[in-house]
Amino acid sequence: VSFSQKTYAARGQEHEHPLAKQLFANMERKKSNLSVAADVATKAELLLLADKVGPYICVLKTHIDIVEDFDMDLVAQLQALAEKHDFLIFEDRKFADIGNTVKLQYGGGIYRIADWAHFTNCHVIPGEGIIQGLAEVGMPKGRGLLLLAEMSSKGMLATGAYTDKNVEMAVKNEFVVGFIGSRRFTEDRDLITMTPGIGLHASGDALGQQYRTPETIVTKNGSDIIIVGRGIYGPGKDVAAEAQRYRDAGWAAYEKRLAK
Ligand code: S5P
Repeated sequence: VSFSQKTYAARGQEHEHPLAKQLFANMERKKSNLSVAADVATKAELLLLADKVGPYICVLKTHIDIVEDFDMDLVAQLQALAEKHDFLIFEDRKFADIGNTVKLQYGGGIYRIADWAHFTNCHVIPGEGIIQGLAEVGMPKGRGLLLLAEMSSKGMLATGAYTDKNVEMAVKNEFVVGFIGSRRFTEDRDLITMTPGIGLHASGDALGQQYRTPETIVTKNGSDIIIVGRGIYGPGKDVAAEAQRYRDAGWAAYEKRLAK
């Protein structure tokens, strides 16, 4: 039986990676496969958004380098909100350099990502050394890595043999817990797919983003987590109400998949 036919709870119990276990348990507890992409420019906006969507999400996805007044107090406050609302943190850093360089970028610098982000991600364009470099920093801290096996944007180049290589590398590297992509990629190991480019109404934006529904992505394609940004906090939106709506839509799509 395919992993996408199993419950998140069962997959959590069977999983060998403690972080994946923690994530699946969280999803089951909160009845949520929703991650919010918090692409906002200030500390105050990020904290307010995290506090509002917190009850409805399993994962908060950050782009920490967007925040113009970043400091370590932001991290402390985000961690407090993660505790308060019971969610995990994913820094969407998209590393793409040689192993030695990403080690420095992941563990150090201003952001010290490995100290606070449960998940981060990378492109495998430099080859497998990028995974090894990130693993040297992240594994001892119990972190997990997602590979960008596909992207959501128009004309993206992560297709075919490149996507297949991502899957191959993911299966054999224990630091990898999943993918960014649009579907379930393999049955060789229980790797979690998180999918951005989710919208209940818009079909895209002016810069190449393309949106699909939770039903297509979760029910039909077997992806595990939906990542939603502007669909939740775009102009004039009631953030908590939208988060609840996307949470319910994502969970309904998952229940429909189990019933297939
Ligand atoms: O292929 C991708 C991969 C990612 S991680 N396409 C994406 O859009 N993303 C991220 O998902 C992107 O960086 C942004 O943070 C979020 C989508 O935001 P939205 O406002 O379009 O929902």
